[in-house]
Amino acid sequence: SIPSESRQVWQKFGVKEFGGKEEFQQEFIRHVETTLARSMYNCDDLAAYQAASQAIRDRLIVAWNKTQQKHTTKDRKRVYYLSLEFLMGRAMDNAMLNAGIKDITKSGVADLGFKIEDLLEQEPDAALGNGGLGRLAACFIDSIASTNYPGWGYGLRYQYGIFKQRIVDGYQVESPDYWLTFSNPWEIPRYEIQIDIMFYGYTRKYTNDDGKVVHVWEGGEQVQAVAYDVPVPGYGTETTNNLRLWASKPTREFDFEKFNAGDYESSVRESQKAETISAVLYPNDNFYSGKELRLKQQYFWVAASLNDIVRRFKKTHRPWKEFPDQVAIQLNDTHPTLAVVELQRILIDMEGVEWDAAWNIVTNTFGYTNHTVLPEALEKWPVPLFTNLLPRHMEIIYEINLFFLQKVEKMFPKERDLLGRVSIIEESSPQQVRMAYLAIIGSHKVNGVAELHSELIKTTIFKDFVTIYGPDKFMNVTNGITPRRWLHQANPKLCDLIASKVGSYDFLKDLNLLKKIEPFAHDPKFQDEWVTIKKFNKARLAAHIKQSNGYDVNVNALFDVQVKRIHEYKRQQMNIFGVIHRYLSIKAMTEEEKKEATPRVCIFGGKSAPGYYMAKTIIKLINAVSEVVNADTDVGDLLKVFFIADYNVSKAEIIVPASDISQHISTAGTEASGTSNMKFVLNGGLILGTVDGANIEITREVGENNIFLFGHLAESVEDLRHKHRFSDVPLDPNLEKVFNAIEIGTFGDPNIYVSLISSVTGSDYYLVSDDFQSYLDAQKLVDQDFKNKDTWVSRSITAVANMGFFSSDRAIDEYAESIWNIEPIAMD
Ligand code: 8GP
Repeated sequence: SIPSESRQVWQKFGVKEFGGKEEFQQEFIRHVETTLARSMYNCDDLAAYQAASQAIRDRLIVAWNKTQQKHTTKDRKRVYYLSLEFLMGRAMDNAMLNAGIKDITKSGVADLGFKIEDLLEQEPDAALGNGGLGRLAACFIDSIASTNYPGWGYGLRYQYGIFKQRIVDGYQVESPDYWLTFSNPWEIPRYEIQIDIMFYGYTRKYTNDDGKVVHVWEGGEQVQAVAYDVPVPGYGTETTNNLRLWASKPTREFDFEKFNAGDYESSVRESQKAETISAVLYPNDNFYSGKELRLKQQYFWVAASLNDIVRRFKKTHRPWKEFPDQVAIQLNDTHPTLAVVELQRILIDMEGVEWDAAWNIVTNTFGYTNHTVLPEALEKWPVPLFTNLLPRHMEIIYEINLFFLQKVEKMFPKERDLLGRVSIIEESSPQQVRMAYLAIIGSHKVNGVAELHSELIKTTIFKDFVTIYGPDKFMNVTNGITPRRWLHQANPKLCDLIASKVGSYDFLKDLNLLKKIEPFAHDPKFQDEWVTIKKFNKARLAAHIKQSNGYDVNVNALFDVQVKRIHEYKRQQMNIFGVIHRYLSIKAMTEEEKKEATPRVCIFGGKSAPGYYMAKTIIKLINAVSEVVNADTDVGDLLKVFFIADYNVSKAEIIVPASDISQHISTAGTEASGTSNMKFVLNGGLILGTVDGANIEITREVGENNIFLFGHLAESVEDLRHKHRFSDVPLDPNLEKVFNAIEIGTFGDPNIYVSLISSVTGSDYYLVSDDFQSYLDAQKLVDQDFKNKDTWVSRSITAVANMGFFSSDRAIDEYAESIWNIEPIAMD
């Protein structure tokens, strides 16, 4: 419908891809001079970063527009990934790589007097997540775009991401992460997309002229959701998908009654409160805290996203029953479970669809991913709080529950207890809404994130639901990581070396091609190059440690790394107790023995939830040990201990490629999958780990000679805990020595560690004492094997060669095929 003369003008002047370096430079300078209103005389690294990213962003937007047009005309089913967290990290390097303009940009800015590395350093991390779950969402949207699937992410545009961590006197101190100080070039504000969202109010029903009972929800508080779009470029494809993040704003009409009464200021202040909804990310990992604001965030985001999705569907003028043929929605944990209820509400209250037909649409649309079996992480909302905030949703939940329980009663008429066990409403005081049960009942597929975990949810927390629905509803999709960020971006040198053997960089798209380096595992030249790159990466980390912690690090020592959220179940306490044991052993060594010992650098990093006392105590102990050990001249290079503050995605990109050993030592059955384990192995580090989560599948892929496993198996955990509760289990003797050292004040005031120690000497819920000897044995093996360069390096190469399975591209293909039923759309 556009006249051809106009069309020609549009096409003539449409923004094109960069033909070469000069076109990039032209755009760069234009942005310096106009967007930033600066010049060559006052363009610092920050301004240069901003101009370069604006130029790159312009290109992303062109590809983004093309992709969206294509997907709209193709009119095929899309997936929407609903996640309260997207832990994206920095965007610029990834955008250059995926758009294939890294070289152009690098030499383009070099001519203008800048180093690309310095510009990249200017970008703040987009840290809109806590840990594994949020980073998984980021890897997944990279893979959805890279494999050409039509899919969007939906999340919240927090003004404050995960807090920044400093270490003061050995303790964690939090400060706010205001990451939007300088405008964010990677987002496109969509001020025209505004959606009204309601909270509170009341419900009423009436019978309309057709004799139908109609439910209405009204009289509540309104806020507005505004969309911000973040382009997500695929690697080696033009496909550029969308991550839509919602920000809360006051509605246009603010409180006129107050205004008229002359209380102008307070009416403005009230309306400002709306903005707090999307202000801050809750900083808990694997822990649920039932705050009203969190439920508000959840509904705000879910309602805005569904409104958007439904609006897009309605434009196609299809009948409602075809909704699940056009739309798949994945619930990343239970955080977006309200979407199940909201879609049912839209269909029955607003669109006049009958209950059963609506429910059919709902259940065929949703899939639910569970990320944890830890009871303290499972969301349950108190019914009174819920009813107050979302009265109509509560009514619908009661209805969903009623129909579900009727069905269960019919199927199992004799099992009276079953109904109470599977009810969405827990009969506690006050009653609680069990969000995981609602998610299961409202979805057609439920998946865990690694094989062991997917089995565990079927036999423990969701056992009754397997009885009710049969086993087919429950499945496994083992997590993965994007090789673009976690190999190419983090470890460009290793990437080049691999490419020299594979013959291309195609392994970044088909990670199974890594197999081609396996024949070189014992090739001395290849080994040498491999070792040189590891050393280079260790030196890069050493430089960082020198800067942040003030110590010189011996890069020939074994780098032993544990970086992840601090949590008792992840057992950083066991690691630091092991370090103390090593320290005591070194102190007892003769000079001869010392010559035989393997020097180690033990590196810790990770944030504790601000209110998690035990995790904070663990951080304090690590720092206290670090201070004593690093200053002890008896020990010298044999042992150094560092806590790297403020662990985040960008730091992970430096730390991960530098490890010789990384620790993934959760109590068996507690870590659903883990994904950093995959990142470390992909970068040529070996794992010291328990038989837990994805460690098991990594072992299967890389071979059990190429991993150090230890500890009790998941099936014995219950019995061991039982023993601790009902009998006196003697403390591991080595651990006892460690505790004695702490208690006599070797690491400062022992009072600080009383509760940490008694968590082990008491019920030892995480089985630190039970696994300690086996942990030390495994560590001893590590020390020995590290001395033999050929075995060590060949193991490292072999392990990398067999990591193809852990690409998030594979995970996304599995979701697409078995849950979403969507197909890629080629961009030609
Ligand atoms: C994590 C699991 O703990 C981890 O094993 C898994 O690899 C990861 O999810 C991705 O599947 N869970 C969380 O990060 C989590 O529960 N985060 C809370 C903020 C909700």
